[in-house]
Amino acid sequence: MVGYAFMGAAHSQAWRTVNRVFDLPTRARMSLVCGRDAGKVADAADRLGWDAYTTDWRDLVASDDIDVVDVCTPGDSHAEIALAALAAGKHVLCEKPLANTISEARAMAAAAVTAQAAGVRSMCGFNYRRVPAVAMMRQLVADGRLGVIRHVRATYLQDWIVDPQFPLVWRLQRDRAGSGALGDIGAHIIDLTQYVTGQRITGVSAITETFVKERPLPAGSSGLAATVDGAAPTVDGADGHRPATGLVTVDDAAVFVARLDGGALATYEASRFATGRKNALRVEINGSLGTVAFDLERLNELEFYDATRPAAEQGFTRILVTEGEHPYMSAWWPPGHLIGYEHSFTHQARDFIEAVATGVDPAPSFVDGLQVQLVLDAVTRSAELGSSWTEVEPALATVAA
Ligand code: SOE
Repeated sequence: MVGYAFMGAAHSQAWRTVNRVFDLPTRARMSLVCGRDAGKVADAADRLGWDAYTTDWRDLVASDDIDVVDVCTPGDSHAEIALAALAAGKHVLCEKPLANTISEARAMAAAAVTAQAAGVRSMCGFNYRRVPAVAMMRQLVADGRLGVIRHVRATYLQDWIVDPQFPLVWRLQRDRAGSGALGDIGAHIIDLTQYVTGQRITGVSAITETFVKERPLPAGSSGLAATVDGAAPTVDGADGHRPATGLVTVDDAAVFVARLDGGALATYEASRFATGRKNALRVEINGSLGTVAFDLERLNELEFYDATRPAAEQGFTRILVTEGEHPYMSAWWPPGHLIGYEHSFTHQARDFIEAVATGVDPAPSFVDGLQVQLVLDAVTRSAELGSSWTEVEPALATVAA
C-alpha cells in the first residue's frame, strides 16, 4: 500500500479484517507499506499492521512477493504509481478520483484495458458502492421496482473548511488534489448515481465557487484535521502580524444539473461549506413505479416507496438493511446489529480479492473511473464558460481513440 493517512488507515483496517469475516479463496497478507517520511511510515506500519515499510513506492512495484498494489496517496501520484504497477503485472486498487486530469485518467484506463488481457486486474476505490443499502438500491432499480427513472437528486455535504482560518491542506491545492469538493466528494455521488441507475451522465451545466480564496499555511494535517503553521514566515497585516497564507486553487462547492442517457434529469451538489453537515451523502431516485432514498449518516437504512401497493397502504417504508439476505450482511452480525463507514472498505477489499482470485475484472474499473473524471472535467469547463451546456463522452470511446 502506498500512503498511510486517512484512506491508508481505512484500507488497512479492511485488509486486516477481510479474511476474518469473509470466506475467500485467498488470504491478504499486508507486506509492505510506503510513505515519504521514514519515521512516520515506520509508526504507521506498526500501528496499522504491515510487515514492513519503505520510503520508495518503486520497492513495491519491483518486489516479486507483491501481487497487489493499493494506491492511497493524493491524486497527483495516482497515475505514475498505478501505471508502473500495472506494467509490472501487479493488480491495482486505486483511490478515487482516479487521477487529477483527463489525460492521466485516460492513460490509466488504457493501461488497465491492456493489462486485463494478461489477467492483471484493476479497480477504482469508490467505496460507497459497497454500502449494503446502496447495493440494495441498485438491485431494486435493476429489478425494475422503480420503473422508468425520472429524477436523480444527489448531495454530498461537509463543513470541515467553513472556518476561513482552517489551513491550506493538500485537498485545497489543485496541483495535489485536481479539484476541491467537486473531485473529492462530488466524484462519489457521480459514481454512485451512475452505478445505482445503470445510466451514464451525458451532459452538464454547472456553477462552482471558492468562498475563501486565501488560507494560512498548515503545520501538519491528519485526515480532515490540520493546524496552522505558527513557525512559517509571517506577514504584516493592518492589525500587526498574521500567519503566512497561500491561495486556495480549488472549488469549495460545485452545483450542477445533468441529463442521464436513460432520460432522467439529475441534480448534484457537493460542498465543504454546508455548516453542520459532516459527511452527508444523500441520494434520492424517483421512478414511475417508486422512489428510493439513501442517507450515508443513516447508512443501515433505505427508504422505499412502492407505488404499486394498494393506494390505502402506500407510504415510505424504512428498510433496515441488516438481514442475511441483504448484500454483504450474512457475514456480519445478527439482524439489527449495525455496521458503519469502515465496513464499506472491507466489502471493497472482499470484492477485489474475490475478483483477483477467481480471475474476473472487478468494478468499478479504471474505465468507470475515467467516466467519472470526464464528468468532473465537463463540470469544470461548464462552470468556466458561464454554465454552458457541456457534453460528456462515453469513456470507453475515448480510451479506444
Ligand atoms: C474528505 O472529504 C473525505 O475523506 C473524502 O476524501 C472521502 O472520499 C469521503 O469518503 C469522506 O470524505
